[in-house]
Amino acid sequence: MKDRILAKDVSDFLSSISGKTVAIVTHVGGDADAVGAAYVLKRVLEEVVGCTAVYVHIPDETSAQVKAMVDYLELEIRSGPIGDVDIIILVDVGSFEQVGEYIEDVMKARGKVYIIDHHAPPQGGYPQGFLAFLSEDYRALCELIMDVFQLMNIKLDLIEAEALFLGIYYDTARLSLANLETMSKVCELIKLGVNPSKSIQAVEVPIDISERIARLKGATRMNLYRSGEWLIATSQVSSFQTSVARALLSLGCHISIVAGEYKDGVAVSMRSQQDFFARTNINLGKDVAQVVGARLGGHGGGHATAARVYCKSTPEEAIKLCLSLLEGLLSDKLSRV
Ligand SMILES: [Mn+2]
Repeated sequence: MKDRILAKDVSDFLSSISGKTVAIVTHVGGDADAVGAAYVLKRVLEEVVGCTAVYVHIPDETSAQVKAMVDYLELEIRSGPIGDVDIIILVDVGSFEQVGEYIEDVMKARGKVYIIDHHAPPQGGYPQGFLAFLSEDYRALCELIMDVFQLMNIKLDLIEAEALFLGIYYDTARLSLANLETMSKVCELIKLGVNPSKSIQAVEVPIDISERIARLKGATRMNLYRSGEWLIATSQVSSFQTSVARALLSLGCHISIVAGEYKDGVAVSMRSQQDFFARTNINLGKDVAQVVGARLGGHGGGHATAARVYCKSTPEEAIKLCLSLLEGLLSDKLSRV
């Protein structure tokens, strides 16, 4: 178990909410890890703990893959306001702004909001009235959920095991970031009957033509910078920033920063290679995204090698600030390549 004390705290919390009504809220758009965790939490809270009702909310629009996973699990997603519930559980959120359209509902519910997460906490921590259970030791939130259920002596059925497998599979970049303990958890799920290729096929959807165009346009608009052995690529696209950031990384840069207008501000997605983080210890979530969000009137966060910012500026300003932070962190001037 990666963090037994935390897992025990979460299991004590879950066991204490029998008879309550609960809303589970994921981060904006959800992903396999958030949906997997929300699905098994809902099942366990309803069937084992004895909650009266458990609703799952995914803020804003979901990607085609998240939709496919929701359909595969036959998970009912509640749209519209959170309404009157006893407890709100935010899963996999990174920061409470990540609840998107539900931010007002969540702020109003102070005192009954709980966070179960594996992202770095926001700078300065969560405000009063929010109780966070989190550890960055877990590669996926679904891994923490497995430890919690082990302590609660919960036997998983096949579809719950599949949900957890998918969460772990995608949050570890298809297991490439899985360590020994993560892999042994995957083996446990396989022993429960999970057939990886079948589960993966069920949620893989072909890339949409507009996403393909965004990736290719992102590549043609790229600017490239160098600092010693490190290459940093930046670009701008009006949608699919995260997909473009991932695509640029696969072309060969060490860091990608992709910005574009989003709602009434700007969204910036960043990715870095594992070996960049291993050798520089520069954490995109904490050292770049949180700082850019705070300085440009928005919010940001994420993981060491994958982060996102939403801010009030132009895409150019946001990219410029990311680059100047990286210059400082690398203690080296960037040159255009
Ligand atoms: Mn996650």
